[in-house]
Amino acid sequence: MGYKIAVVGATGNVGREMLNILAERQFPVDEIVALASRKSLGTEISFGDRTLKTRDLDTFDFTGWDIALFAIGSDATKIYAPKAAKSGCVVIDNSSLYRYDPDVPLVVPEVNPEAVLGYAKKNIIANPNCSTAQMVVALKPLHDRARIKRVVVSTYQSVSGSGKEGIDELWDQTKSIYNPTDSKPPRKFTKQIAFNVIPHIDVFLEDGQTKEEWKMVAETKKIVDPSIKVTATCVRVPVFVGHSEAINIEFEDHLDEAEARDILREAPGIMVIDKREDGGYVTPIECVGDFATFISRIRQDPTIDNGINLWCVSDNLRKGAALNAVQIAETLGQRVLKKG
Ligand code: 2RA
Repeated sequence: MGYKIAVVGATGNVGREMLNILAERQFPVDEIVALASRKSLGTEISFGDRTLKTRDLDTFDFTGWDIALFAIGSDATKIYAPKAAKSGCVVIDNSSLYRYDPDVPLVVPEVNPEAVLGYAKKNIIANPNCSTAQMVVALKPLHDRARIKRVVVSTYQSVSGSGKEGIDELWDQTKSIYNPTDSKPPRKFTKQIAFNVIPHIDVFLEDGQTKEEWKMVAETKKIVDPSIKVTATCVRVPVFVGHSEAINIEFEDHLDEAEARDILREAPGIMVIDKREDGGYVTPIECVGDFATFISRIRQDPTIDNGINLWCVSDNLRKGAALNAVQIAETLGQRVLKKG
């Protein structure tokens, strides 16, 4: 016997990836439904070699469904997630709505799989922000060995993190650069994104950091260890898919680069590609469609006592969103629901 799974927001980038990944990983599905808003009703979406027609989220009854993977904005999640959860369906939510709620676990299965057991208070499990998910996969095994004191991270985040509008804006603006009569002013982003970088993701907070930067701090503390200090600068770059991060880590204990490389090689979810030669590292375009978080450029930071620098790249629509959600469903299945 398998699971009855609902994918909510099935026509979006993340919802489609959720369906692809459920099929690719042969998640034990007995029944699956693709839900969307009324305006996308009847849209056909692939699930492995099947085609699903989207059904109306607004009138859907979640009673009897095991797991709902939510990939819609926080405002709509606020309406539909409690409805699904109250009818006994476990919600795995990709929005930021529940991430900081103490009664909702925030889970990256390679890092804190045991946290899924806390799902029962609200029948909801939160999926972290994309930039946090890939970073904590890299931090956790190093923290277990040498205890991380502080992390300084700069991100290079692709436009797909901001949804379809962001992808369209980079595409249209790039084409318009070659055709000046067809100029495409910024709409989704605050400045031109084609052939440019923008040091601003999500809204500004009072202290000058952006919400995206704050999320990396708060979520790392909740998932890995509240004692870890994190400071982040999040930057949007003209890349379609794949977030990159330059991460500087300061440890309590000494950790040399060779041992860090060995630890990361053995760690779940990580692929180390780190040759000190031209091209001996991973760039975002190479990680698209992959499940792994790729680590390159592992090296000592000689300016502090116990420091390591590394480069971390992952498919933000997969590990940063859909894959992590499906992995949470797998963990919930193995540890709690035990069907399939
Ligand atoms: C972004 N972090 O890249 C967001 C997506 N969740 O904009």
